[in-house]
Amino acid sequence: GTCALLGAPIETGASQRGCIMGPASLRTAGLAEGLAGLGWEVSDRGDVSIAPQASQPHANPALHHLAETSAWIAALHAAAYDAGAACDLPIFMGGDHSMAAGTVPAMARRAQEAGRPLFVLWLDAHPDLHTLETSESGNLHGTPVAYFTGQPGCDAYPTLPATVDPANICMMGIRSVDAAEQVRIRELGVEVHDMRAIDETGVLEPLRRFLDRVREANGMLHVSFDVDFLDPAIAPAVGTTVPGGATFREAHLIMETLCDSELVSSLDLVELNPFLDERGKTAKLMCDLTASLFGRRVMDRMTRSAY
Ligand code: DIR
Ligand code: MN
Ligand code: MN
Ligand code: MN
Repeated sequence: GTCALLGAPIETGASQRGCIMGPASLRTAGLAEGLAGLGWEVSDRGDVSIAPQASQPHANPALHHLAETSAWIAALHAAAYDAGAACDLPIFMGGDHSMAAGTVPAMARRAQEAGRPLFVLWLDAHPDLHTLETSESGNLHGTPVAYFTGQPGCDAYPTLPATVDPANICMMGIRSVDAAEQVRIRELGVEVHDMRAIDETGVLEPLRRFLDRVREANGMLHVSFDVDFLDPAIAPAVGTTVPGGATFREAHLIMETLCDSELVSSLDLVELNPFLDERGKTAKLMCDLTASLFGRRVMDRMTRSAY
């Protein structure tokens, strides 16, 4: 198949600087070469950029970098849409997680045009379900899911051409939820497998049930992978580490199972902050996990697992 890489060096949505180097670090760690070695035809579309922005005030005084982040969302939406049209499976290299406010709506628009529903697998310590009104930290990387599901309170962002049905979202790895997000999860009925649930059931059972739903609906599937989904011991290069994250094998098993399903149509790799990395350790792990999603396996298997 064909794969396009698109760099989204945005860091204004995070609490600290460094995600601007994320795409460069993923390239240095050999993301493209790894996928080419698996037989994929990989093209690198370079990095998206924005023009300087005048600051934009908001009723929530905690918000910072609203104008820049809004401009990034608009620019990424357009570039992600084009990347999606140009290949089988685009990879959006972040950049902080506010970039998903550009990439996910672009994939939702593509799905809508194909007459198919978009499903989203959200791998993250956080549900990122704040509106611009409820964010306490003011860090806009905490807002993309509220925005792309069409929640009121995100009107300062670009107008949405297509929203994602909250019933089509599955979150795994969640272990840090603010009060307003807790309420919204319940109201919207978003499927959340927090770390306690993963401890109890493992990753495979809930993932297979979700993939069954995607297949039955003939859905497209976007995977949004926040580095802080992983345990900080194996993935230290993220500004918002939370203890008790997914293990090395839990994460690989998810990617291997996604590969077997053949359902994934786009991927975000977000929140990598190389300034906090240990000699590229986290960048390399993200590349290896991506390779698992794109078909790398230890043993030659006669048949794919049921998925
Ligand atoms: C927190 C943390 N809910 C916030 N969110 C993070 O800032 O709104 N998301 N770190 O990735
Ligand atoms: Mn996130
Ligand atoms: Mn997170
Ligand atoms: Mn984050």
